[in-house]
Amino acid sequence: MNLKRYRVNNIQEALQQIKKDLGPDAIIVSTRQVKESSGKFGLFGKTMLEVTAAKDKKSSQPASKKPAAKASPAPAANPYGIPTPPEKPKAAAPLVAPQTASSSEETRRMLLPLQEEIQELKDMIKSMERPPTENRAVVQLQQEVSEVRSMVQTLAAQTSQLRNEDFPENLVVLFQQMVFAGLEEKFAKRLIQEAQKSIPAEELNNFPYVKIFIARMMMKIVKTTKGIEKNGRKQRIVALIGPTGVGKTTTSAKIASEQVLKYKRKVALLTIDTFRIGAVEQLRAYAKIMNIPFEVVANKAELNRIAAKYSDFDVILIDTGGRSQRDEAQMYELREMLDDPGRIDNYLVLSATTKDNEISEITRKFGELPLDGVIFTKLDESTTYGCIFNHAIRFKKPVAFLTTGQKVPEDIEVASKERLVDLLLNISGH
Ligand SMILES: Nc1nc2c(ncn2[C@@H]2O[C@H](COP(=O)(O)OP(=O)(O)OP(=O)(O)O)[C@@H](O)[C@H]2O)c(=O)[nH]1
Ligand SMILES: [Mg+2]
Repeated sequence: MNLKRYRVNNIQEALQQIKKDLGPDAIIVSTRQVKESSGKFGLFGKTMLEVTAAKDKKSSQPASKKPAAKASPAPAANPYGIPTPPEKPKAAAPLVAPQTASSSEETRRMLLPLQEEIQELKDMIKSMERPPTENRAVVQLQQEVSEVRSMVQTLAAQTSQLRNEDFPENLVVLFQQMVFAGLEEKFAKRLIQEAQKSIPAEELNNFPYVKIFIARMMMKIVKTTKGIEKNGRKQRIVALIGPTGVGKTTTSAKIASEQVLKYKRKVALLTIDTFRIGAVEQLRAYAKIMNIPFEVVANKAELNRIAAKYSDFDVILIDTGGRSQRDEAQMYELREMLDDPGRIDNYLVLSATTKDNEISEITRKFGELPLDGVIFTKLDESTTYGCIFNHAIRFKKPVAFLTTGQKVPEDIEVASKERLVDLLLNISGH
């Protein structure tokens, strides 16, 4: 596979060069604005467009032989606008039929900071003294390279399909970029269809305009809670629920700390993780450092009693033990305690490293409880963030927080629309 990076004045210039160097099957994996730091433009530098393109060597085979080259059904009129979630998965009309969702999601999950690294990895593999099969890391890298390659092939096929449908080149480029970042193909296609209808014809060739237009559309799709807002309420009771190991306890401690230090609120920390001593002690230790009350509750009656005890507190934060969404007994227990709409807000904690289809399964199952918000953790361990938008489109749940590392309390941010869109489209150019 070939990867090339171009610094150009505009997207047309990049497309010309890419076509010349890599051919028409190349796909754009990222675009970003960069400042030239030196030269005649002095301190301020000139803003250039940096475009990274990829081309798989095998992707020039005839379209009919490509696994992904099935024509999509004619796009139905979309009377609901872009934010419409797919109600029934079966009704989905993916552009690419044969690649299974899971392998495609796996591909995305495995993506390393692609733009520079793949070539280095390949060189490294070549220069290894031991045969690659003896070295797990190398085998893993080879797998990543091959997954990226199949992604590039798939995208190349989709791209020629879009070109056949006469989409303007700028929209094709942004489609590639969004799908490469993990946005489901059919959502990306709806977005560019909508953009094509709405963007004035004279602006369709203006890449920055088109990119910002798409970014604005994304900002309308994704909702946020702005962390924990009081919204005129005397007290907020927030429970963090979700599968095991996603970061609920760590995130509870981070949120508690932020509420105390930044908002000067009175916070009590609770856990209903009663079956693991270690987990309880972990949170007790955090509470001690923050000098806030900590309680363990085992059932609804205890929860009510403790809530009454802290009725004059601004925020009661409840950590829960991780549960498998497939364990009906555990889910029942959780519903018994936390299905209390209007009184308890449940924030579902999801890791950005989890496969997209698994995130959906988890959300459907935990959605047996009222879900008031979502927290995406481990952004630092993921290289693609399309799953956040797929989730927003499918479930329409607002994002409350993002976490970006293991450090307590600093590695957390209140989710903002600008930041989320930037994660997908790299508007700020960092
Ligand atoms: N890289 C990274 N690691 C994180 C993040 N948040 C949590 N972790 C780590 O993930 C691991 C699990 O975190 P916990 O907070 O114990 O997860 P949990 O959901 O409470 O786990 P259970 O209670 O066992 O279900 C720990 O090693 C955390 O340090 C994050 O944003 N980034
Ligand atoms: Mg925990």
